[in-house]
Amino acid sequence: MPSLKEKFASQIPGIREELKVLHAEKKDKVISSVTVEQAFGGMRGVKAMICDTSVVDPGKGLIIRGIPILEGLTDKWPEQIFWLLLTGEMPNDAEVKSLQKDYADRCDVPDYVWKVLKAMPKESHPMAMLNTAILVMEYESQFRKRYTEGMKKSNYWEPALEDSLRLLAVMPGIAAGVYRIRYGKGDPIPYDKNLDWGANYATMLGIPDPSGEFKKLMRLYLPLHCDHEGGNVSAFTCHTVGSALSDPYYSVSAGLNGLAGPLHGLANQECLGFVLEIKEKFGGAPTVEQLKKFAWDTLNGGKVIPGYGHAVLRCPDPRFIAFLDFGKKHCPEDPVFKIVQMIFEHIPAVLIEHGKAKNPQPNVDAGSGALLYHYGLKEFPYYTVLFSVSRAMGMCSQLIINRAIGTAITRPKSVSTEWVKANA
Ligand code: CMX
Repeated sequence: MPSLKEKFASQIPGIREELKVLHAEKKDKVISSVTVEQAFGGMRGVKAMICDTSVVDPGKGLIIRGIPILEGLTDKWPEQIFWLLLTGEMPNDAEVKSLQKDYADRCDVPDYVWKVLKAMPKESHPMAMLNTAILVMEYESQFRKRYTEGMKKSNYWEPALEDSLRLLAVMPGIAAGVYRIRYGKGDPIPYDKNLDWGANYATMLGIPDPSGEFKKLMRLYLPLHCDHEGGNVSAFTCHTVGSALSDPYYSVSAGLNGLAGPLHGLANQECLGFVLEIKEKFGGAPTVEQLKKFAWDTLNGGKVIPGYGHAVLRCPDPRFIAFLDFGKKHCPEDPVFKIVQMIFEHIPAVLIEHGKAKNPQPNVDAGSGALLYHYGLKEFPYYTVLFSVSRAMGMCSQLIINRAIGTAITRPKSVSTEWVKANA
């Protein structure tokens, strides 16, 4: 039974050779140029880094290793997704089992993590708790240990993979433990070594699930959020910190600190807040006129409509469409879900009229919260933690690949405003 480590090790010589040839042939070709607007505007659209795990096509959305997310990936288990992200191939059953065993061998959450989490202020944000737990576990990093011992550069990927497997193995347990500690739900529930990674996470949260539909939702949620190419705030941060040879614990924690921003992953918490505010204000679903006025008031108040717009996408996010389809099938009459649908029908027109957002369509965060809420996960400050568990797969696979191909330390050149005045 081939392990993920053996599989990836067998691919490395080919990947390195291919890159050597590519560098030799194309190293002087120009792939992007930068305007002053882009330099001031978050480098939007500047092509200046490589990421092979996934691509975001403005008109089609997330494409993982050549496969569009809605074309055969939404029913895959997270084990299959992580294997695909890292190796570019869909694993067979034996390979999935081998990765499940890798996780089961590494899934025990150390006691010191629980002690630290329990010592944090009771009102701590769940993302601060998750990121603290990951950082505390840096103590175990094999990458740092082997680097200190003088490991060769060609071997960096190996402990990066080991740290990533350990991190991914404990991530559902820690994340579920954060939920239980933060919201007084009782002691953390241990990992069941006979269950898959996604079902384990759903079970360890301890949400009553008599119909099994919450597990189904989690199985959809985890593939949908796993990766979104390399330039988004969390992936880019993780990439940059990792490029300094900070180990995967430091790098993933750094990336997730970025995911905790309201313009990025925290938008899913904000989205549900937005929907519930509408429900509360109008005592249920508003009329179309009321909804539009509410949206205008939000925009005129200098706030964004959470869950709408995107830096790259220029279409309704297919991940949103997947959640919408799930809701239509499983909870079409849920009042919160109905408002989500209503927002989708009417808010893009408001954003178009407002005239600022380049993409007036929903992103991944616009619909997931309503579904989580429906199944009883009502503590919406927790939602970005769910996003993080999934996104850790993308971050870890990008890190391992970067260490295997010897990606250089990130160091773009900044210029001063004076320089722009004088030279642009
Ligand atoms: N509501 C109101 N205004 C919006 C908007 C929205 N949903 N989306 C964009 N705009 C505004 C921007 O704030 C910007 O205004 P200024 O010129 O005054 O600064 C203008 O439209 C142009 O922005 P853009 O080029 O269309 O979008 P950006 O690439 O700068 O930003 C994003 C992208 C996602 C941060 C932005 O659309 C936004 O703030 N959306 C709401 C928050 C959100 O849903 N974030 C989650 C994204 C998914 C993720 O990364 O996790």
